[in-house]
Amino acid sequence: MSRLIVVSNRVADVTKAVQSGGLATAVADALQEARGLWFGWDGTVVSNDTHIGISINQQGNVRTATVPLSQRDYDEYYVGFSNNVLWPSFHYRLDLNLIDSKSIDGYRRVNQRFARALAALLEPDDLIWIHDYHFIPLAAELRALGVKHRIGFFLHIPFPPPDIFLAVPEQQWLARAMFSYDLVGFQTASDTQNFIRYVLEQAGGEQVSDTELKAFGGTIKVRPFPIGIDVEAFYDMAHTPTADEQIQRLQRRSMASNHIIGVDRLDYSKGLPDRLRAFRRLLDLYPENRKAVTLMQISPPTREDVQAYADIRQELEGLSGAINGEYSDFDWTPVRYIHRAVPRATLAALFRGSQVGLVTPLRDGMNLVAKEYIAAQDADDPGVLVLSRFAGAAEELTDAILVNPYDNDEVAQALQRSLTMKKEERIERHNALFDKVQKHDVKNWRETFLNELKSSRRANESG
Ligand code: ADQ
Repeated sequence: MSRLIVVSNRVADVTKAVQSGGLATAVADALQEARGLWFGWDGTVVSNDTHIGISINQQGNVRTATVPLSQRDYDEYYVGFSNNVLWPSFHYRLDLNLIDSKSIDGYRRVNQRFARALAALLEPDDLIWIHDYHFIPLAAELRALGVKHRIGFFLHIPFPPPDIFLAVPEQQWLARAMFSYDLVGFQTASDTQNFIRYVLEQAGGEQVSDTELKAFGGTIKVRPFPIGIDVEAFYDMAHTPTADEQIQRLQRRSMASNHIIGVDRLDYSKGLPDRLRAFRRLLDLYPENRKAVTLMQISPPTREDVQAYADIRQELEGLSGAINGEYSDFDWTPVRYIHRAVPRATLAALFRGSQVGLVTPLRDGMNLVAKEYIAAQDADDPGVLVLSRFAGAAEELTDAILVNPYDNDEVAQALQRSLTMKKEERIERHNALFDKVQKHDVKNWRETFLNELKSSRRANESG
């Protein structure tokens, strides 16, 4: 069996990966099975003149190889190009795209450095799986060093339509770099179509078959692989005696009989200010919810070095303060805003104890919270998922109440409909949603991607 090499910006503690969720959980099991190597940034920043070495550690079956970033690399590659150019642009936020040429140089430089460090660790049969927007050019840099291995790429965030991608500096260089992979995976069919359209319309490419795309002198495979979660593990976490106790406490301590829950990193792509405005509209339009419903929003800090993230924090704190000031009573607080990470088991219990899961990103690659909310419910008395049309998850989860997250009135009406929905309809919707979440779980995602990668081989005109 080939050894699996996973490359991602952050390398998690493999022993704790299941608790941390997202990408960490998704790849940790695959690495365990394949006695793999996980390569990436160790999360530290060192001064520029320090020698940057690689640290190798063994954690069970898995080896981790990590490197620190210099202050300059952190500023240019991580904050600059990855999070001030690619993240906003790929989330359709060109207004937040801060283009500067130094950051592009830093992005290129770090990808070259990571390629050199990784190339030195490779064994002949290794299968390489590179993750996310930090490393789009990594395969091209590896190929330049003579690496001939099979390399797959999965983009966790959306891929925007051509008109938006055209506003990203060096977009042609990025698109060309994608043709150094054997397989390129996106979250949804519409992301895949966006990429294909760019290649056909702007790069003179040709679609060879449903999944094969030819351009820049090479032919690669491209297709959607919607990411999922470990459904059983999440369901079990929501159904322990401790979870039962936490749910009872939530109900006892709160005057409200109904709970709406939102859980998202504090990121401008998640639509949090509009979510709070929609909740305020619910209280305005349907006053029977006053003293009867709370919104619990759990949002841990993230990327605080990026100005746009400091701005969103301020906006959200202002809004929740204003709503509470306007509507609270001595025995009821409408918005409970928690600005920190919460243990996953507590999240699972809170999802199960909440009548509505409110997931309203303005744009999201997939959104695992939507799937976690479904997984946590009791099948005989489930809650209702209100989901943004602009989350990748909406492509599969069509039995949720789908909403336009920009339209506060529409979201308020969807909340009212969910809070008053009859049990039979809730059960019917939940059954359909649960089936989909279970069918496309994380194991299925990982195995489908890796099987496809094993059978993909890039055709390259230059040999
Ligand atoms: P994210 O933008 O981080 O992921 P999401 O898919 O929702 O978004 O995953 C977040 C994870 O973090 C979930 O497992 C959630 O439970 C957890 N989490 C969030 N808030 C938390 C808190 N306060 N405490 C503890 N845990 C918390 C990116 C893309 C997504 C894509 C994923 C996976 O932006 O679109 O779905 O990668 O590909």
